Amino acid sequence: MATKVLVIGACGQIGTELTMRLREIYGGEQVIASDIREGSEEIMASGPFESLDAMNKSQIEDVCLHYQVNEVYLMAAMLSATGEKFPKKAWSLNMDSLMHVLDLAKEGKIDKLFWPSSIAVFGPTTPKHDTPQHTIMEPTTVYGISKQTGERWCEYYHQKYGVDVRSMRYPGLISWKTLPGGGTTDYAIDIFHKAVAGENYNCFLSENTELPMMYMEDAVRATVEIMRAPSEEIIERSSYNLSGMSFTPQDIANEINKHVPDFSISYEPDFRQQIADSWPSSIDDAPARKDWNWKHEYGLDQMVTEMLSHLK
Ligand code: VAH
Repeated sequence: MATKVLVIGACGQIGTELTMRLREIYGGEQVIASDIREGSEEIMASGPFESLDAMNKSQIEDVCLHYQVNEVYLMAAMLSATGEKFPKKAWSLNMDSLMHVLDLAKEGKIDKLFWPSSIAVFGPTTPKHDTPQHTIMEPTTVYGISKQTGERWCEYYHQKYGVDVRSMRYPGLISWKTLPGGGTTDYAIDIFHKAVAGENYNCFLSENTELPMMYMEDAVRATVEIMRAPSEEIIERSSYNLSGMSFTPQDIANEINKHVPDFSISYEPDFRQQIADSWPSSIDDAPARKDWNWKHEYGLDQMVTEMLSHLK
């Protein structure tokens, strides 16, 4: 049967680029973009769009039945920093939306499901360097708690009901196509917009805050690859560690300075510093590399070159 995809949250930071990649692969008409509000011209012009509330199960079910959808990517979520301002909303959005699509899959209305987790599932008691796939997970943000709980539900629905749900723990993601949306790692996007505008960047994290990061191109490719892998290769049905690079605000500022000599950075840590301090500095993604042949392609220098060339 032809692959028919629904992307929920198609107009967000990951959803925007993921939707365009899926349309390149499967054809525009085969990939339905949906979100609470309309998206970029590119998204709206390149295939079907449905206005959809990720917290409304019957709306999701109606769209799946109408288009005969067989794969769903649930990309809608409230991220770490915003989640701390609206904890109950973050919990409802991040959990209700997942339970709806897991139940639709259990009911046989969806064949295959992708759901993003995050390195935010780790907390201050997690080993900070080369954080392993299986380790202590005591997240201290609502976002991290929702992602840890979601991972438990994904594994439960796979083991108990045979649901083919796949997931990965994204590091901080860096992209140029969409503006950042409430993430603690989004300083690494803001900094480029300031650099190309010829402005100084006042960073909300301290200069030595090392965090796991990834260029969006790598993240989108990983998402497509895990979904196209044979089911028997997907051993971890909670969520896979995924790693690209790790860097500090000072590291990325130094790399930008190679291209924009006048650019300067200052530091004024805010509430997001405490969130960042609770996360790992680097991630061991050996299981993803072994099970479904994952490998990252972008390092800091290539990413900075790409980001500046697209934003200039
Ligand atoms: C955030 N960008 O900052 C997200 C991500 C690892 C961080 O999940 O909340």
